[in-house]
Amino acid sequence: MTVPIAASARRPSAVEVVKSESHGLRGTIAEELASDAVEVSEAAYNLLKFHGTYEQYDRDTATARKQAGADKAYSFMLRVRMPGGVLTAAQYLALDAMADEYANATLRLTTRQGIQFHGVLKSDLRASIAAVNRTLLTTQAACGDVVRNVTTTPAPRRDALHAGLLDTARALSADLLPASRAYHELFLDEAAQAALGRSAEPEPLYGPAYLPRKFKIGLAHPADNSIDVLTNDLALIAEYDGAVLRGYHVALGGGLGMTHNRPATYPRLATPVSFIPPEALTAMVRAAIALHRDCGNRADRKRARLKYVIDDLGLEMVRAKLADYLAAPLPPARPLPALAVPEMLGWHAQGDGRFWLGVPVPSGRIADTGAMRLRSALRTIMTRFGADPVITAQQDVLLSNLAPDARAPVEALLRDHGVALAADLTPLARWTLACPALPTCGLALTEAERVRDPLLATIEAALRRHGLADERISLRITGCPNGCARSYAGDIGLVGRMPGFYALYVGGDFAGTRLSFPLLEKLAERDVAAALEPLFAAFAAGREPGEGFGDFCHRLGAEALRGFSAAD
Ligand code: SRM
Ligand code: SF4
Repeated sequence: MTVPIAASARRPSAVEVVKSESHGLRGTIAEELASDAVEVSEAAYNLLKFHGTYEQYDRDTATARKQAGADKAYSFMLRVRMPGGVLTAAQYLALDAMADEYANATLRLTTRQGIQFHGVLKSDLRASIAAVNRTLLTTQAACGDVVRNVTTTPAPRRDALHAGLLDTARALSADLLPASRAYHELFLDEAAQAALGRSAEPEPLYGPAYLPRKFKIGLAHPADNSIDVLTNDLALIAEYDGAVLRGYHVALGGGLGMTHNRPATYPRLATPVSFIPPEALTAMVRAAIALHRDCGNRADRKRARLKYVIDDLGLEMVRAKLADYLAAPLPPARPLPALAVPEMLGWHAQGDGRFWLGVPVPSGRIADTGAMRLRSALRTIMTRFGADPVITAQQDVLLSNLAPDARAPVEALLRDHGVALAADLTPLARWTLACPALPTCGLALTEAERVRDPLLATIEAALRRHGLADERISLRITGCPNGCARSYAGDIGLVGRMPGFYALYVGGDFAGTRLSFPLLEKLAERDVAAALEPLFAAFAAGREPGEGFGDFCHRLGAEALRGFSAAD
């Protein structure tokens, strides 16, 4: 789809002005953090994102508080950036302690292999960010119009391929941080650079206004696309020949966010633009970022992602521009290899005599809730067995580096704490994602994380009635169309429309190579399983050998699928 860039695209949006005038992301943050006001200004709110934090308010209590004449209950979400989701047991334990000291006693594993805290008070923001940095992790550039956490295959297999992917993800992440020292001055007590006065450090990569929008990079290899690489602005798929890295497929313009009833916004998977040798990677990544920086829409933030640049300019022009940035001809794209998504939960040999245990974490929320004391269990396992966690883009945790004789006690410990292990769950439960939505997300139109379990239970029951309980199907639930749980990239997507109602998407594939399509626009939460049931019946009766549910829906198309629902 080619949508011409409107003339207004030349008039920068308010956020562009804030960024350009922020003196390298400083703005008035220092003064505002020092003040007693509970709410920060809009400009500071936008700049704080670049430092890894969002001001939010408790949406559950907002109306009652307003009626009582009280301020909203403001607090901050803090996002920790960790390329490939890898951290040590000691780092995890320090973050776990922070959950009590500064946050709401939970840790939230994210769909980009990060960890978030919710409920951090403004008065604790500096101390909590400093505490993250003491663990040698950072919140810098975890959000904002810059390159975010770089995702890659989480499997802690001890071989050259996995070591290479992780090293590359880490190197890219470090190389692409903003040059500004604002973060260090504001949160880590680095002395302000007086010589700069009110100017800022040069940002050779990003420029003074940073990027028009967030920029996401994923690095996968064909046997593991659990990160849904094609949903990234820049998707890199490494091709290996045995242990030898041959190069990268480079695809541009993935991104899922859209706005209901605004067809000019849409989810999109990345388009292959080139296949490059390993040594060309850094220059290529920088060229893709420069393309977004220079050609992205700075007037309309709803159309500012790289995906719209790709569609607005067209592939030929995009390739020509990349060649200009590289000052070299751009090698042609090659057909993308088939992508697969392996099972990472349960026990797996790492290849070095040790094991990892993949533990399912519903909605990525590590908490002690009723009989399920997951947070306590993980803390004890990290302390007693030194398991180094890896966060997956499926919101789960892989406990790595466990000795063979730790297997039985670790499993017993989890069971004693009421934690369901992968073997206890249906495939659907193992592959369900839900975004945080209410009460913390300011953009949520309805619930996601808090309705995950009841929705899952009714859908599982419907699958059982058609002999499909063991079918590997992915379900993604989001509280709004932004797609944080990648709701358009799996077999079934439920996308919040308004309180209690979802749009139903089907027809994506399990491997993340095809987007789903909307089947029903406004479905009550209580009717979700009933709407899916005729599709499950048709799938059980009419699937082709080996065909997945998403593939079946794709083959039949929306009209035929709606016919099943109507005939029921
Ligand atoms: Fe997201 C905004 C949570 C992954 C697309 N996302 C938000 C905010 C910050 C809401 C806001 O802007 O006020 C949410 C905070 C909620 C809260 O209370 O914590 C939020 N996004 C999340 C997380 C925590 C969801 C999760 O279940 O884990 C993920 C954090 C990842 C991380 O560690 O960095 C998260 N967000 C994603 C993904 C998935 C991915 O990247 O693999 C997407 C879809 C891919 C994409 O980027 O298009 C995604 N988030 C968005 C968008 C839509 C952007 C767009 O192009 O339109 C927004 C809204 C925005 O940026 O204006 C958004
Ligand atoms: Fe919030 Fe929407 Fe993202 Fe869910 S999908 S976390 S509701 S922005």
